Amino acid sequence: MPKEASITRHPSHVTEVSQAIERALDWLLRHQYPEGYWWGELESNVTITAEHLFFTHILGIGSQELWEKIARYILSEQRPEGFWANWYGGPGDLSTTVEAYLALKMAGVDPNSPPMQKARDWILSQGGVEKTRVFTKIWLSMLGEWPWEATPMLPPELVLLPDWFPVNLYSFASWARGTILPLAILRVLRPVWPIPEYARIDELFPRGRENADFSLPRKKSLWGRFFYGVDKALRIYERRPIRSLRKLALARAEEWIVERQEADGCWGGIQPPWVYSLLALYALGHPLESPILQKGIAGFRRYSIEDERGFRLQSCISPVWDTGLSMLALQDAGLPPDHPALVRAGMWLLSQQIFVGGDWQVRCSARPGGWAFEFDNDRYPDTDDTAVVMMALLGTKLPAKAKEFALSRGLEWLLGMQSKNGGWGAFDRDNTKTFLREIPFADFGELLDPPSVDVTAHVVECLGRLGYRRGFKPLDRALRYILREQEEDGSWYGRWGVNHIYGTGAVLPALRAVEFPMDDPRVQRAVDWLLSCQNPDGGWGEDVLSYHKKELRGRGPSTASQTAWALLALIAAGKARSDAVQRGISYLVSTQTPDGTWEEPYFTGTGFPTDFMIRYHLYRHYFPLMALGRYRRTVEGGTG
Ligand code: R03
Repeated sequence: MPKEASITRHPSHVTEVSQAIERALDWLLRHQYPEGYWWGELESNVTITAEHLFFTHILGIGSQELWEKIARYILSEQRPEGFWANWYGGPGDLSTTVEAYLALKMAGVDPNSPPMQKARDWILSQGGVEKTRVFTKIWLSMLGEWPWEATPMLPPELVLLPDWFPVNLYSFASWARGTILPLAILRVLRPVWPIPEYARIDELFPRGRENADFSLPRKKSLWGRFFYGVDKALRIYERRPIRSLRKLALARAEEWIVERQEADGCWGGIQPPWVYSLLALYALGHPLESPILQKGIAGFRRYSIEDERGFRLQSCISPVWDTGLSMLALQDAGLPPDHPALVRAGMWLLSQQIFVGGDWQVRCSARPGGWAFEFDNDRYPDTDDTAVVMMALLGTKLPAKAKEFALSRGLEWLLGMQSKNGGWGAFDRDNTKTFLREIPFADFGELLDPPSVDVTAHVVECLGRLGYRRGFKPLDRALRYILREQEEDGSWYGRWGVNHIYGTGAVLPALRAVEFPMDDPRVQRAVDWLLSCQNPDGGWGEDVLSYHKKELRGRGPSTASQTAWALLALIAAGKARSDAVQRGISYLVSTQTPDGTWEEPYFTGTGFPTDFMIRYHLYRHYFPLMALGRYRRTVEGGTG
């Protein structure tokens, strides 16, 4: 290494960075699919796979071989304490553990084996079946292990309420709407597909099944008490429902569901509406042999993974998201816009743009033109994917006319999807009726899709790269929303990634992209916050529990993806040459594996804060590459 370090401060450092970039670049190019996309596993928790076993039991399509593989996978995920968690290193989750236990028992695992004994002891110590969430109780009801009556009312008549009514199907988030309607059908039909005697779970009721508490958990808020009263009233109505209205509601609900099956057989590209839609149709009398069921069942194949750990199902898949972010990383790493890998990926993305309508049209009159997360969920494009894909296309050489058309229709759709408060939700505009969170059904995940800072920041960054600057009204409104949402400590909350490092890591690059003055005190406060949570090893990390505990914001073992987000923010803020950034970059360089990628057991993606966490298997790769590439460009280009 040359000693005369007069041109750059750390010449050997820069060489090391370049070598790390080369290795990561090669790795990513090796992992591109021939069709042009990137697609990493979307890991979540064992409930998705346990429920798949229940589903195959109900339809009678399971096999001993499949169930053994499912049991192998579920057992491999059990923690030494006997429970199952919703993320790596996370606390035990009662509902997840009950579902895992039942699936294992159905698959024939010996209930007296140590894993089952430990699971049982832990479940009982947590209050047993009675304390599980609504979704778990609904599954148990279908399997004859819980009374349907002890689940919240969900009247299918909901489908009859018009769009202008204060509460209707479209008041709920896209994923909730597609889930609630089939569950409403199941709730009135109350089908039971009993499990074999050997698998029953009487032992999971701490005071015995006879003495179990079947009351609905109560919410203390005013709206909570109100909806509890509505539930009571609905129970009275349920004794003598208006027959013609019920018939009409069921027919319309069925129609609504049938219309929304996608080309690959899924609903919304996600497991909950998908399984419940198939089960509701089955309960309504659609035979197993019907095309709609056959297609729906076959579609799960592409969401399944089989390996030495057995069989598991993904709750959803991320090829579009992974492709857009991989391309951005490659561009940051210096691949020219006409590199064949980028062109192939860009052409594939062009083929994925959605020009058909969807539920989002109820609240938005823009012409279609967005992108979705998965391959074939054309009815539910989202603004986050659309923003990322458009940025990726911008840095790629593609046939000029096609590219211009794609970008202009994407932009038209994005602008149309802006919510009143200036932000963007993921799948809908103005999906903000917060009182709905108080219905008795709502004890897991989110029923709403209100604007979030991270998604809004991605859209702002996209607008910036398209050349928009302050003075452009939608952008000004978005900036005001983002700045309003800044926390006391200077950070931003991360809705779809863990957590304040994700939010802050999205905002600062967005501000930079629209030439927001980076010496603004609000930017400075964000920088200070990031600096205050750098770990001694030079990296950054944030525990999933930061969603519940303020003192854990920005705190946790260093991870590759979270370190990258912090670095992207600091580099955007003009701190590329700071000591903190150099140490962060060194952390990434020194933790890179010999084959050019990074290890990361932690879950840094968010489906629903703490209820449903995601480990995107490519996050640990493309985000570090992005950070290293942007660092090199900034330091070499002298703009940092
Ligand atoms: C990262 C940014 C791109 N982005 C899309 C992110 C998609 C996140 C995963 C979606 O998968 C889901 C899994 C789900 N489960 N349960 C529900 C659910 C929804 C989506 C669910 C929860 C409550 C209700 C209905 C469904 Br009510 C496992 C923006």
